[in-house]
Parts: sequence; C-alpha cells; structure tokens
Amino acid sequence: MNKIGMNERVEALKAEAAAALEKAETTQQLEDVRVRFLGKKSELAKLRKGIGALDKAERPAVGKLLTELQRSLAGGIETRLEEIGRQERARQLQNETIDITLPGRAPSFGSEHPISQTARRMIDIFQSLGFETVEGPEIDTEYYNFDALNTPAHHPARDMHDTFYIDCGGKPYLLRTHCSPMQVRYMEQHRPPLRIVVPGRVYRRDADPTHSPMFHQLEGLAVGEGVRFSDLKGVLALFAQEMFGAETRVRFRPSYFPFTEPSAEVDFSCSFCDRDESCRVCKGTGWLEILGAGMVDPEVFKAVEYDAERYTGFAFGMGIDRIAMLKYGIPDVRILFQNDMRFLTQF
Ligand code: 2U9
Repeated sequence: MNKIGMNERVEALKAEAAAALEKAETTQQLEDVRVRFLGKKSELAKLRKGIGALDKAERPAVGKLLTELQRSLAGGIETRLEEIGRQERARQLQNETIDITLPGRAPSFGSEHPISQTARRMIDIFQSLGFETVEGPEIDTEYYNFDALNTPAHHPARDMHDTFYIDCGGKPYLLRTHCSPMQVRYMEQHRPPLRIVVPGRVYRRDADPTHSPMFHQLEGLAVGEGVRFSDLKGVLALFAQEMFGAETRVRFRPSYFPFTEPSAEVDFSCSFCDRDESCRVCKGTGWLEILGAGMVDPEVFKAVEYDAERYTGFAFGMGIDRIAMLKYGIPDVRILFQNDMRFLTQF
C-alpha cells in the first residue's frame, strides 16, 4: 500500500471508530472498542507493521499519520469514557434512591425468662444477707445426692420411680434430685463459717400441672459456731419480706427431712389477698407453702468431717418455678418450659 492508500484506510478507520464509539453504551462495550481499534491485533497495529514495506521517503509522513490516528482514537475513547461514566453514575443514583422519609423498622428486644428473673431476684436478696452463690453439676453420684445427706440405700426417695438414673455400665450416676449435693461438695472444700446459696436445675420423675420432671431450686446453707434456728427464722422472714412485700409473715410447721433435724415446712402469708375466702392463690387459707428448712443433721456433718459438737448450721430449699408462678400468677408449670412467644413476650 502507498501513502494515498494509507490515507484512505486512516479516514475509513476514523469513521468506523466514531460509529463504534457512538454505539458503545457501557464501559465494557467501550473497552471492546479500545481493543478493536488500538489493541495488538487492531488494523492500526497491522498498518504500523506495513510501514517497513513503503518507500523510504513515504515512511515518516505515514508514521506521523498513524500516530495522529492513534491519538485521535485514544482521545475519542477517553471522551466517550467520561460521558458513559457520567451516564452510568446518573443511572445508578436514579435506581438506588431510597425514601428517607419511610419509618424505620423497630428492633425487637428480647427479655429474660421469668424463671431467670425470679432466680436473679432471689440470689440478690440472699447476697445482701451475706450468702455466696455457687453452682454444681446436674449429673452426680448416689453418694453426693443421697448417702452424704443421711439418705441411706433403701430410702424411698431413691426409688426408680422418683429418680432418673443414668446407666453407664459402672457405678450408678443420676440426675440430681435437689441442689444439696453441691452443698456437700462445698463443705468438703471449705471450713466453716460459710453461707452459700445454690441455684440450679433438678430432676424428678413427676409430670402434672404443678410438677415438671425438670425444675429449678434454690437451696441455702449456713454453718458456723452458734448458728441457731432463730437465725434461720430471721433469714427466711427477711427473704419473705423482700420477695413478697414488707407485710409478709412466715409460719413454721414441724416436718421431716433426712438431712435436717429439726425440720420444718415454711409458709409465707398470702400477699395476693386479705384473708379472702375466694382467693385462688392461697385457697382462702391465708398461707402459701413455700419451702422446707431445718438445722443440718449431725450425720451430714459427719460425712464431710465437720466437728458436729462445735458447728451447727441451718439449711433450706425452695422451688424457683413455684415462686415465679406465684409472683406472676402463672397457673400451669408446663407453660414455663414450652417457649411459646405469646407467653414469653409478656415478661
Ligand atoms: C445440706 C444439708 C441440708 C436442704 C433442704 C429442704 C429442706 C426442702 C424442698 C422444698 C421444695 C425442695 O423445691 S423443693 O421440692 N427442699 O424441703 N431442703 S432442707 O437441706 C440441706 C441441704 C444440704 C448439706
């Protein structure tokens, strides 16, 4: 090809490139145009390679022509790139507009389970009376759950009908039936004086509107020199007033537990009525059965090698779930464990 032919090709290429630039609508399409007209395999590249075949005299002018073509194509692409970029940004802004006047979505807050709320309140009260909170294993041995608590092998409480045993081929493990095993463990590790409460899950083979096979207990233990039944009465009276109101009174009735002697059932005066015969909570008696308590049996001290001549102690146990049911007026214990949001969102 001579210089004249080159001129024609260059003009034709300019026109082709202008049309392609016009057609390109996205940065990607524009990139394709750039490769087509300026890339290694472009016609411009081929023309450059053809310079060597021209007459020597024609070469500088043709070289200049092709360089001008390259600049003009690159400039065209650059201009169109800016144009397309502006259009794309405008389109994006158009598509992504948000209506900032729309009301926001309110976050939904969870709440603590009524049993946890009740347990926390109970623990707080005993903490203010100097009781440390400790927790222990839910799977334990017959020794800690029964033997160390003066509940020997043939005691009815150990019957398969009352206790969940775990068959692991060796010595029997069980699901603790009360929190007392942890009190034994604590005494093994500490010397008196001590004051502890043990909250936690316990298990018994029972299921009806007032009994769940898993329920929650809070047990307490105070041991020292000169600890008396009157200390137990004072602590429980203060607890009753803090939990159910300053007017609440306590009543002790004689009872029996293998691990306490003497033992008592403790009632709180009904804070839901004024000795009302139609009261559904106390059934007109004016009293609510809340807990069991007593002075620690010397046999228990023997098991943990405490000097029963020197130390005395009181202990008590109560159901956290029962207290939650009373406080919140919950009629059936099973509702507490069904995780029904219609129930849980009320707390
Ligand atoms: C040690 C010594 C003594 C804990 C006690 C009770 C009485 C009691 C029940 C009340 C209702 C459990 O939730 S409930 O079913 N508890 O009546 N518990 S005295 O006595 C102990 C504990 C540990 C070392």
